[in-house]
Amino acid sequence: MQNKNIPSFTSIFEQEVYEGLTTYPKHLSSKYFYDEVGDKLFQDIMAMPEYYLTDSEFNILEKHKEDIVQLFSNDGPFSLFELGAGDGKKTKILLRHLVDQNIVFDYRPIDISQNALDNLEVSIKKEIPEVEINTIQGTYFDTLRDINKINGKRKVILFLGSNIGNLLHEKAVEFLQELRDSINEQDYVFIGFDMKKNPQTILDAYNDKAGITEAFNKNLLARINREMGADFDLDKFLHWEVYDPETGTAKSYLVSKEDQHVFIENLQLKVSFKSWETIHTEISQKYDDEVVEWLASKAGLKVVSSFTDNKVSYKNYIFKK
Ligand code: AVI
Repeated sequence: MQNKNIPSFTSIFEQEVYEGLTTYPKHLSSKYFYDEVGDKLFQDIMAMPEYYLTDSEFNILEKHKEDIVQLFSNDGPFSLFELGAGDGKKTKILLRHLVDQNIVFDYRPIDISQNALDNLEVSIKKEIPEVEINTIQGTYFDTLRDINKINGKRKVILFLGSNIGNLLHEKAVEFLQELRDSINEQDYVFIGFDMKKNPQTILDAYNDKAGITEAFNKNLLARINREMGADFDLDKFLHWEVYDPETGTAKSYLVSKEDQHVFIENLQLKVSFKSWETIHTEISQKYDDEVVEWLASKAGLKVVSSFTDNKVSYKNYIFKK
């Protein structure tokens, strides 16, 4: 039996952990992977040979930067927003090219992590000092609502890294609708989608031999230990990845290796696990053209153009209203 009295929560994180671990089947949201430790682990994931997504998108941007930048800048000056900017490694390809072409723009990266934004600002100022950068701290949805009020300039909104794949289709449509509502006719949205491919390639990307993705997934439990005084024993959980080639959905789980109890001090909650019981932690959706077009049309967006790598492993789409 779980505790009957629902405690008062000091954060949404606490509330979601409570709800996710007192329901069946158990789940925790992947948005909580990203504290300082998780940010660092994700950097390591992006540098792994198995995690092809980063290289694919990097190559697409490098190969097609002229066409992309030309499309963005055809109608004059604009603000370049980026949702979930991270370390901006890929974006710097576009920034550098925009600067080289003397195109008038300013760069407005948006991220939940002030730490990530501060680091990004320092590195842009050092590497491409010509770029006018104004960081915005907040969640995608909240900041999207505010984007229209920020200034009257034309907008181009970047959402790279197949971050959209961490949303179920229903949520992705809601998100794209929010995007649509925050742009005008002459604005563009530029989104990265990881495409369906050999299932083994996908499984390898999310279950690397060095165990970095395992540590990333388990950081969720480690974070609950650190921030909520819990006593998860990480060795008693297995990192498990599945991929369904029919739906294109990759799912990450933490699987309890034995019957066990965990106590979360801040929530005054005892959580019981049966052996082989799961906690679902993440989805990483893979796409085909039909699904991307279906999502866009549900959200009232039109496909303007798309760019891909040689293997059609990854695609960047440009949308407008
Ligand atoms: C951030 N997001 C797009 C990554 C992905 O591929 O779903 C997060 C990740 N999870 C495990 N490896 C990388």
